[in-house]
Amino acid sequence: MRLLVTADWHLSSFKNTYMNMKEQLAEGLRVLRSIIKDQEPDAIIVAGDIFHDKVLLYKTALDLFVDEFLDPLTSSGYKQPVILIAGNHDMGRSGCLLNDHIIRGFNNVFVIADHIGNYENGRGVLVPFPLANLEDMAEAGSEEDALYLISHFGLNEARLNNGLSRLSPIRLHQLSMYRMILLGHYHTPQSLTITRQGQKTTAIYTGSLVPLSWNDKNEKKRVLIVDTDKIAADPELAYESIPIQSPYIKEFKEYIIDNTLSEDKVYDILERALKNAKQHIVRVVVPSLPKCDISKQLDQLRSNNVGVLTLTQDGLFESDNEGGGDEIENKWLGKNFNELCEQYMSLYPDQDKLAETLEAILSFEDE
Ligand SMILES: [Mn+2]
Repeated sequence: MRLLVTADWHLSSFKNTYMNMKEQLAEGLRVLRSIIKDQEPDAIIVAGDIFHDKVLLYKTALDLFVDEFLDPLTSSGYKQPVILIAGNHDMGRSGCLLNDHIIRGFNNVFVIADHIGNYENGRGVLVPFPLANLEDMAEAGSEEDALYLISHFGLNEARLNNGLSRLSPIRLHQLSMYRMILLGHYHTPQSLTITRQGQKTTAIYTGSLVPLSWNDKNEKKRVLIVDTDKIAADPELAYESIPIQSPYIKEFKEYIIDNTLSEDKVYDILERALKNAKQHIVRVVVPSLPKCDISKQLDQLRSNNVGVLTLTQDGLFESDNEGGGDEIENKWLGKNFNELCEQYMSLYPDQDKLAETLEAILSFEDE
């Protein structure tokens, strides 16, 4: 059976000021429909966080889901199951947002919100966020036919989209009764494989549908096609990544200029940044000034709405332009923290402040 697996649409995340996020999300759904048309999967599984707000289901988000996905998909003749697994952002105060009667009204839509679902005669175990505890998932995976798990939670070994890891009580080896684990929650596309007693377990985060913030910078978004008949032979060969590509989807592109780069390289990067500023959201980070004079180029970038971030005396990045947006210094610092430590540690006079910033990043994330 061929499954299309996607996750983390966050359809009500309209707070982003860099672009028309609603149009961006709608385009992501249109691209997804064209992939479905090409691939003709036997089922579509959304592994959580279809919506974003935990309390309210914004009408706009529901309209997006229905008008740009469920309605046109159904009218195009797609009759296979669309399975929606609840993520943390789909849980409202009065229950799961996916239980909305309009969504329930589509008879090929199935919602997994308050039970553990079985799929393909027990080969697939589908677990919503509220039930994603280690004990129950391990028990369900120990059933004779269980082969793959699809759910929404953070694995201890995986990376958040700020590049850091967060402690999670669920470790990959504790779920090694499954051959494949397909997940939503972390927005960075990534996969991890372990081998225990000669058997592989591959865990994959499909990643979000479209870039939602600077946390998604320089990433290619995708959905997965999983051939469940190939999992037993080798889970790493059982899936394919299909890129979400469209000239109408804006990416967050970041370029770094510092004093280690050659003059040619510096001008080359600045040129690429300027070229991409027409289509994407671009910023240039300058932790240390290169040997050549780039003031003219930086001015040109600024006038093309590129954010230019420079390092200030007290060790924080400062932006003088819209293109960079807010909270940039924390996000930038977070994503590259390990590299930064090695490369630029000496530039931070206040080590306590650095530690404080890092704390803030760790407690900020809620994917
Ligand atoms: Mn989530």
